[in-house]
Amino acid sequence: MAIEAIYQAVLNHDHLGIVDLVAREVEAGRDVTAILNHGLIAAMDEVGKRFGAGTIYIPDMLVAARAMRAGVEVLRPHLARNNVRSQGTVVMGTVKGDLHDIGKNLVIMMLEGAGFTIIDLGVDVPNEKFLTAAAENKAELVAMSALLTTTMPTMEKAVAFLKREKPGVKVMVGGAPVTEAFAKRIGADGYGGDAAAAVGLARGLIQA
Ligand code: B1M
Repeated sequence: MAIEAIYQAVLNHDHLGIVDLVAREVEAGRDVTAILNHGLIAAMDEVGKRFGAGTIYIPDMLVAARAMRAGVEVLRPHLARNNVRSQGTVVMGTVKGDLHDIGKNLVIMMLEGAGFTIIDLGVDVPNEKFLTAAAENKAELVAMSALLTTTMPTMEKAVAFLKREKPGVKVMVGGAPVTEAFAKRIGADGYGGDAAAAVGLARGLIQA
């Protein structure tokens, strides 16, 4: 019931009310993954469907995203446990031309929680920036997110560029339109279906 209220708060763009709703659920001992998946992420899926169907518009997506982020911020300390030794350094960003960052930020939170050091390059990241950041921070892994079918070719070029300029670096990719098959085809070392999967994948790739 309370998770339904969180879901509705995203749909109603209630970025103030959602803070209290999520905090109350956390205090009541509700599983934070359930709040995230069934409340916040499920609501953004519905927002996407409504946008796809033409019943809402970009400003509506933006304010729903603001509410989602407010809810995620309450969960942040519960997703991230910062008491572990660094598991390795990961450079992460959303590829050039793509401004979506909610999924990327969730992946970052989960990776931080699992003890990785993250260099967050933000959104609309040019290939060269991935390369420079990986070199400067001696990163073992570069992680890329793409949310648009139109930026999937950009991701392909970014992976090819990194593999050419820094052959030893591992690259993992993810984002709603990205698939395991696509990741394989473009020469990425791994594909994460969601933020939790990204953690196991990063661990495996860094230890390999
Ligand atoms: Co945009 N948008 N959007 N949007 N937006 C989508 C992606 C879309 C599917 C909506 C739709 O039409 N149904 C559609 C893409 C269609 C397509 O490409 N086929 C779309 C479009 C068309 C657009 C614009 C082009 C609209 C326009 O201008 N006409 C425009 C593009 C702007 C640009 O990027 N250049 C645009 C803009 C925006 C906003 C700015 C308004 C806003 C983004 C705000 C922000 O991110 N700060 C926005 C939003 C909010 C969405 C939807 C509704 C939600 C995205 C989201 O945050 N999902 C989205 C519809 C949808 O996805 N259902 C949509 C929740 C998030 C937790 O999921 O990001 O998938 P996701 O991340 C998951 C996994 O994918 C995975 O883990 C995360 C957690 O489990 N994951 C990884 C992600 N990255 C990973 C990396 C990994 C591993 C796992 O390893 C490296």
